[in-house]
Amino acid sequence: AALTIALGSAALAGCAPQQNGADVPRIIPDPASLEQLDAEPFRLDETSRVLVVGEAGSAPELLAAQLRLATGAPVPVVSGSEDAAGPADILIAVEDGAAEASVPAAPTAEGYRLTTGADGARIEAASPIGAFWATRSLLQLLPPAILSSGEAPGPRDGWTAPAVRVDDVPRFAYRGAMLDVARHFLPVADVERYLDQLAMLKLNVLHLHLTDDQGWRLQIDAWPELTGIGASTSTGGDGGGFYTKEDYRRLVAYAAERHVTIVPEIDLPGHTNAALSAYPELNCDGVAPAPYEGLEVGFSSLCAAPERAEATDRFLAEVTRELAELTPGPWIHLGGDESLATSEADYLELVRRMTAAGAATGKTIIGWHELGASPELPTGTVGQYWDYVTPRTETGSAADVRSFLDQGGRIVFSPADAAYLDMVYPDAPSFEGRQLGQDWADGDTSLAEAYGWDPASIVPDVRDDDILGVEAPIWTETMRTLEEVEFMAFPRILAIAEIAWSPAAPGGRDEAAFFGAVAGYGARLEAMSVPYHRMPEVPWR
Ligand code: TNX
Repeated sequence: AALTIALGSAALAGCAPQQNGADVPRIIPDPASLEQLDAEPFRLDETSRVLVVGEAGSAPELLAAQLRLATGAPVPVVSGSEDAAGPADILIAVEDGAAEASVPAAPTAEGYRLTTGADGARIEAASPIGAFWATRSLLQLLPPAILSSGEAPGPRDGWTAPAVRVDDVPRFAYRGAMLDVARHFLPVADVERYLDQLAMLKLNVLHLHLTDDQGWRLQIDAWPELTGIGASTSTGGDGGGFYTKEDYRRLVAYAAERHVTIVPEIDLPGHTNAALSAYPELNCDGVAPAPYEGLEVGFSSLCAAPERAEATDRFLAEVTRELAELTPGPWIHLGGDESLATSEADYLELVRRMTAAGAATGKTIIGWHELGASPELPTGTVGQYWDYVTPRTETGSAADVRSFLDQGGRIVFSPADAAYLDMVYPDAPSFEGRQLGQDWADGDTSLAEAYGWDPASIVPDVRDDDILGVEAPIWTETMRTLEEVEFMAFPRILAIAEIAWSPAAPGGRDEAAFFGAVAGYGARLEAMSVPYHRMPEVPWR
């Protein structure tokens, strides 16, 4: 009976017990395949080294740095040969030394094999990207305290990882999170912390929502008042802020080290009050509106009229050119959502001009699904779907999705009633005395809702090949700090990361196993000092 109870509680806590008694933590996102080996665990100790064979990019040093921080062991990184690997070493072998890709690669290039046991830990990958994701899996197999940012007392039986073989590859190439730094600005160091969290979950895109009615957050040399007047405000009057080009380059580099691509968004032609308040010539009436600090959407618009065409087109060309120059990744996002103050004719006219300006930079355009109303999108424009898991007829979102596909593009799915991390929790918790979140997308969002959808089941006949990926946005009208953002994001972002990476589950996902894995991840979030909500449906330890 004692054994049965032990097995049962281990399963609930997101672990599977091994023959030798060790628990195998359930990695998030769930790998394509994980096999338990009948062997003693891998043991990290004072003598452990990271041995590198081939060109592995940042993975060895980032792994070793974390191991050193938590254990205090020296963990040198040395280039070596496979034969030199001892039982306490971690070998990282990158097969063909493929060049460091700066963009999300084909899923196969992101794959890896990770083997752990008493004769060492071994990572094999075809590219530095796969090697890096393998290190994130290895960290999740070690005790949670391995993630702490200071030296942690070693667990009673040492720094061990159970003996397993993981063969892994992502389902989708684009696995994103969006941070709205327009409604409330977050400094570079906060965004870097969020990037670390994304990388741990093998999310490889950070979409930065850089402009909105309440603020413009990126330096544009040709239009300096965008970050003068335009950056002085935020929602709720909590002060402004913006990234200099130097700040932004630092962010891009930090992300690239972790194989995360930044997708910058300039939201057009609506959501533009900050720009309109900075430059009277962008307004149809030539009068700059006051800065805006409220919560409404859909009241601002660029001007489609011919008498403003010179200023508007110069703005579109110069902003997209400077944005593209700062962007090593393949995409720039031009918004297109909720342009409720723009007539249909003006919307189509402005979308034509803004996407033409964007395409002239050589980048691929991404836009919210409303952009699909235009039949003249640059070939390959990507649509970001934000309607519900079941498309609402009145929004026309399913037809918009079709339009992107017909024009050679693919889709990123962010269904608002499942993937929006700013939707309130069902039990309406407060965080440090504040109620966070909104409820417009069909009310609150439970963990079961965040996990219980599939990107290939939203719009009929839209299959994996049509889908670039999945993204979890967080809108920050109600969040002023990174801690507030994290409290809303965790644990629901774990569900979106798993939908983006793990294989499709035609018979339905195993919700109980996932909830158990989330419970296990709680101790890891604590080790990293990340606030999260202990949702009551999760069997937290
Ligand atoms: C809708 S959905 C928005 C944002 C808001 C968000 C709040 C979409 C593309 N736009 O402007 O911040 O709801 O949840």
